[in-house]
Amino acid sequence: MKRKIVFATNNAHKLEEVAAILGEEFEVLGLRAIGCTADIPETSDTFAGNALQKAQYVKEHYGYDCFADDSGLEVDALDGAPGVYSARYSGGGSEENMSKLLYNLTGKSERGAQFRTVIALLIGEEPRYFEGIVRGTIIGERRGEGGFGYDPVFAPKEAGGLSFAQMTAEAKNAISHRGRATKKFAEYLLKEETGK
Ligand code: ITT
Repeated sequence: MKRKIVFATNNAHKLEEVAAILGEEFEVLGLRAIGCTADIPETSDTFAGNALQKAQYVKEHYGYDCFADDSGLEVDALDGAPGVYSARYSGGGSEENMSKLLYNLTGKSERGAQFRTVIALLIGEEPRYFEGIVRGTIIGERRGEGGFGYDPVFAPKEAGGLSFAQMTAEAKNAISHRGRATKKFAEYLLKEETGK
């Protein structure tokens, strides 16, 4: 029997990415699958704080073992912005967020940036945290059709100039912030839960 675990997200892309990394042993349920339509508060100014808030909400209201992540883009020349505000950076959607980012970097030669993910896992009382980072650069224009969010303007340093949006989902997962955090998390979960 597959072990059920809830991933407190509404983002179908993220659900697919994580389910692929966790593999056969686990059935990963998103918020929709457990009937949760609440807009779970994310009021912390850290990734870890927001991830824990989401996991705690599900555990308290639905009783499931749960994990949640919070991720964002941290741009060196903008002192780490948009950071925890990545989704809400412009007040619009991904297109507007990328436009605002490129505008704010106009004329700046420092293009370094990183995506960071923190996963909070709540199985027992004590939360556990897993972090993943991928470094890269913000390119001057959008490239590629894949992925989501800021993917068209982020070129990871391992990918020879391709943006995340130009990579296959597998290639992105192999080096991404979420992929790295999820691998650490999956190793822990598989060892603790299945003894592997
Ligand atoms: P949930 O809160 O429902 O999980 P979300 O889309 O808000 O979904 P995050 O909090 O993890 O996801 O990420 C915040 C934003 O950071 C997200 O909306 C994107 O704009 C950006 N982001 C995170 N991971 C990304 C990735 O792999 N590629 C591109 N942008 C990403």
